[in-house]
Amino acid sequence: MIFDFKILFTIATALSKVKTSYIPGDNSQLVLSCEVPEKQNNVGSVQETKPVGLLDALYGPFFDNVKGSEVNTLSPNGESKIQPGSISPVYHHLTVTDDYQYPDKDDLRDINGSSVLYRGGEFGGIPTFAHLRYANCYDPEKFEKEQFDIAVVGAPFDSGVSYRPGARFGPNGIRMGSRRLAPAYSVYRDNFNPYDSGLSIVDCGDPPVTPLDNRIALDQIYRANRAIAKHKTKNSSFKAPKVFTLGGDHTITLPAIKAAYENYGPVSVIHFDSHLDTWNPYYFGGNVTEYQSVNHGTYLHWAHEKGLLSDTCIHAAIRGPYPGPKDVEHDVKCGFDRILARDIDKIGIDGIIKKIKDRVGNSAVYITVDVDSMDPANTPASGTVEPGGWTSRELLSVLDGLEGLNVVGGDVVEVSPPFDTNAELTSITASQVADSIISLMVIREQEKGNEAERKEIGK
Ligand SMILES: [Mn+2]
Repeated sequence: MIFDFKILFTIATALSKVKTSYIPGDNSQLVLSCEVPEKQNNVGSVQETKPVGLLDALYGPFFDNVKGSEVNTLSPNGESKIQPGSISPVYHHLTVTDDYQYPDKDDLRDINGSSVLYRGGEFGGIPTFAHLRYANCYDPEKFEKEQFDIAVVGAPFDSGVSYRPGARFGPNGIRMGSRRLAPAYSVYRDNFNPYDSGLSIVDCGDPPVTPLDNRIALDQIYRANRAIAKHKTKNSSFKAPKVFTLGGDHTITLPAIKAAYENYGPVSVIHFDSHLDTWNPYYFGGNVTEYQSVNHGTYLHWAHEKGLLSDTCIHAAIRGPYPGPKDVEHDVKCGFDRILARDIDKIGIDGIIKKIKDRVGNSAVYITVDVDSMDPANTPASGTVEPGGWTSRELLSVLDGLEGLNVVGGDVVEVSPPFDTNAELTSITASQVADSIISLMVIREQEKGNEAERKEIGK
């Protein structure tokens, strides 16, 4: 390209003639001097007005300038009521005014997120889960330097689904649904915010996952989860960072459990789902080729076959029909007990919590939540919808009740944003499920810290 220096020179000269009143360090607004004609007289010009408070503008004098004599102090029968005292100066600070001092124009605290000056943080930045810091978790050179305690990762995979596709868009759907999660303190726990608890929690983004070959895709998810757990922990006693995965169809739990197994040994799976997912691959999709035998209805069968599970696993919210008469028998062989969806009406939330806790004891626990454990009224965009499920409140109460368990990993899966409502019901609910399970990891660590402290001071 040839530059026309003559044109460039002309532009530069013109620009240099534009004068500004900006002086570096000066706090006044930048004003270009565009030859504003001087005022000849005041006729037709706008009169200067004193800024009026918003409430005063809308309702007349509201807090300011209210005199006792102007307040109606008569009761309906005309008797004089007690005179009100004068309004405390403290209320004058509550008046909303447009006479507002903007921050310094170089003040970027609210823009870069280092300080919350106004609301609006929900919409800032690139949406990571709950606005967590993004970390590059897949560079072996950073395993030592990039330290964290808990990592969120997405698994954009849906080619193991037997009914509704779309869960490959789940991870980012859940991230969008999580925008109001942080900074947020729990209503149900005193002074508790999992993202401001001293543990370092990051979002590792999603590894690339091929939509064209399930064997390669599941291996990609496995290698990504394995790499995350190779990082050094920062402020926890965890032997490796714990991983929480955003699905993805339910097949993704298989590579995630495989990676967790490498650090913690066989895990007790707490499986919230309307379906067993331990189905014999011969009956569920695998009776033609082996390739088909690994899917979102058989991954727990395979996890058991490969020795990744302890025999103290449990399902909860089961209600999907069994394809064969021997499904429960096979399920028991895979190490599972079952809580049916309608059991909650008989034994209540506390009964469900007790049954789960008794089953898994103090073993290493992996919690996986298929959003179809909840009713389609709460989470309509799941892979295989089953009516008659739990409400989101019931599921969240059960999850919170699992406090104290040794949760080493977890996931929430089968969120298919293309089938969600415009109100993002499924994505927002799934993000709350993720928040609950991550909280269990944090609370257990805090309890351990408190215990150590008690021992130290001899109590
Ligand atoms: Mn499932």
